[in-house]
Amino acid sequence: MHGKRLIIHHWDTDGICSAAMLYDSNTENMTPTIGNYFLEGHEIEKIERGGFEEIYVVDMALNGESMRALADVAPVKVFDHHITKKVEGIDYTNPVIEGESEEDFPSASWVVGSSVGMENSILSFLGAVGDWEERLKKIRFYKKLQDFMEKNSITFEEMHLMVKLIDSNYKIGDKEEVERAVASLSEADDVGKYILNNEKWRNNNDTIEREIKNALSAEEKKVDGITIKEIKSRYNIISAVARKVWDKKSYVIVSNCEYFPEDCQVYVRGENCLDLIEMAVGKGYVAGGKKNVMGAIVPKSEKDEFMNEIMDILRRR
Ligand SMILES: [Mn+2]
Repeated sequence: MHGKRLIIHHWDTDGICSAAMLYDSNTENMTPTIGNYFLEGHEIEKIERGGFEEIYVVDMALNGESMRALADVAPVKVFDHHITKKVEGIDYTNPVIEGESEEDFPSASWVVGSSVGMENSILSFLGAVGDWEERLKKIRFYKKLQDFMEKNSITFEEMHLMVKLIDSNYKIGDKEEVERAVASLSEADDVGKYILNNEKWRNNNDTIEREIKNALSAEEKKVDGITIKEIKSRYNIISAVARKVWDKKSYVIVSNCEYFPEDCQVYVRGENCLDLIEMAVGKGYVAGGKKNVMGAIVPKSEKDEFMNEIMDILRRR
């Protein structure tokens, strides 16, 4: 048996499923404050007092400062598929930063599943369905998923519904339930059934669907082919809204200034967001993402200027 272990994971389906495959009775797990891609001072202090002998960071590109603070507490291992800068002294299992294609490693769940020999578990696949949704059908990984679904008599629609049910917990802002989900999924005899029959998650999901519908009906602007949508929601639905608004050709920028008390969330979806992430990080914002996605947290008073800078970069394409 290993020493006492902490898993810090993303709050979405990919993060939860990845963590569930690494979870056991000598493990604790936590997600940061939902919406934060860093650890707050009180979270670090709690971790310091936890007596952990190892720390795993899963499906989460935490900022350098948080990673160094963790490395001061115990040896840190990262399982991820996001493009991040390595922090010295930390052990990375991330095929994508080693040059492998995201088409072969579409999710952290697949990275974890293949390193622990759980490629046949639904947990390995759910993260990929969560992170890619319909777009997964267009990459070569989909063949693997098809084989899995056929063998287990599951449809893509059912997998997609499972993702929505798991994600309903973070979207509704229930951090404790996000954290409990890791143990629940790790211990469930039939993971698929457990998810689909979860009454609480179903109710959450209904609430969220209504809220997303409201947000989508809010006014949207089109400037030089770029869609701009400014929503007002106390739920963390910005990425779901951006996905729905995106036409898969141009760019969409979504903002929500009602989720955090002091800051706005700004979210971009489009062909290539890497230079936008670089720009946001360069300005000192907490920001991150992947090739098609940028998420940033900016003070309310700087939101308009930040959105203008994004527009300037996109217009130069
Ligand atoms: Mn992921």
